[in-house]
Amino acid sequence: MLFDKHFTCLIIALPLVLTLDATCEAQPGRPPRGAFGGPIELGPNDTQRYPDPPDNIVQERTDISHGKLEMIEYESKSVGTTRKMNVYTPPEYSTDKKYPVLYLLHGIGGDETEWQRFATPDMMLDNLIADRKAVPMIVVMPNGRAQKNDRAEGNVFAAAPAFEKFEDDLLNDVIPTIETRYSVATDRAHRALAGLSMGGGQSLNFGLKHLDRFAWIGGFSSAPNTKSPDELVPHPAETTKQLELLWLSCGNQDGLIRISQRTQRYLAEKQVPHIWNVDSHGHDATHWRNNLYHFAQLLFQDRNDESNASKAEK
Ligand code: FER
Repeated sequence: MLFDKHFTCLIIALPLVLTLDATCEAQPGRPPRGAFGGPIELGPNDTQRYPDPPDNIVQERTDISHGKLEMIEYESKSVGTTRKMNVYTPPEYSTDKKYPVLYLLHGIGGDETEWQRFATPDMMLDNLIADRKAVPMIVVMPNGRAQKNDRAEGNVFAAAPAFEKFEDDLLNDVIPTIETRYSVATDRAHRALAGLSMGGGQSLNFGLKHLDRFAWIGGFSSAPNTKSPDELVPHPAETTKQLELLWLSCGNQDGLIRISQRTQRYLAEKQVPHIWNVDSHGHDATHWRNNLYHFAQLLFQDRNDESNASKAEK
């Protein structure tokens, strides 16, 4: 056959993905975001566990202290170029303290600026920290397309292999750079990995493979780059012992939901504790912002705290 299944899929999905960055709204003449990916079949456990927060979660407040967002450069040995990442340091950042770090990964049409454009994590964290809902943390937003030209140009699907290669850049270049330049706690209990779509797949793939490096993992609307569940979690009991938090979320209008459902069904069957939050959004920035908001509030908190482990499903 000239057009195999994947190629056909790509032709259908490509025009949509190219608009992913541009807007969260459906555009005239284009199918809505939710149409992207495939049929949506919801099961009884595909429900919303965390309510939609109000839009003001990312509103800049003048009555609180603010952190700092800076675009830094680093030499990547794995890619062989100078690369960029966006780094948020919390209010009153001080080298007298050691901070936990959340590494936050973007989607197929994005780059190191995407999370900032979609969700302003700096504003969100400033607000959460001021309200004592999140612990002061550093948020690192690198570029997950580990190739020399890492701009989201042309056929963004062609760069899918570079998203896989990012594992080396993350472990051997990004994390060491952050740990040399910032005052951070360097044990697994103080390192989290999460992302949206391709970045969600990367977070599950790399995070669950390297539980010696990450204890907190999140995948929001994870893309088809997500490994099969038995590859992700070949030893459920071991994974359970090591994980502090595994967050999976997807919108019930997102045509990629089958990817997260497949992972979630396996985790439930193997009794690996996790959070499964299905809201009513699509493959869009509102879903990513809202789920980052809830995920960030669980991070680096005591495992026995009722806000964390007891909410995880078996
Ligand atoms: C695909 C559909 C969507 C795919 C990746 C995506 C690698 C990624 C979407 C995104 O990051 O928003 O078939 O294959």
